[in-house]
Amino acid sequence: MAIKTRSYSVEGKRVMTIDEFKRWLKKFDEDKDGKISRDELADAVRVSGGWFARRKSKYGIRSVDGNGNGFVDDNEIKNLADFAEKHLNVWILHL
Ligand SMILES: [Ca+2]
Ligand SMILES: [Ca+2]
Repeated sequence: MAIKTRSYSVEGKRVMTIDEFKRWLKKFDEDKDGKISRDELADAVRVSGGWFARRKSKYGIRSVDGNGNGFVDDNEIKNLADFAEKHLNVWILHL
């Protein structure tokens, strides 16, 4: 059974819930270990944020990775959502 995905945008930003955001991030999990590493996040920034995000991404990724282990952990998804709203042209619905 096909699941109809609703996709809409506001002011040119892709709107998604936090669950949709997590699913969207999975696309960037290249080694399929279930975690988004800094490198994978950098790719996400490059794909979604365009040229201007490149310089910010290093700093931003460090701020997302609060415990500095090189991965975005589940409890850091919030930080990533903030980061994404600023730099990745998405708008996270906090429900
Ligand atoms: Ca990964
Ligand atoms: Ca971390």
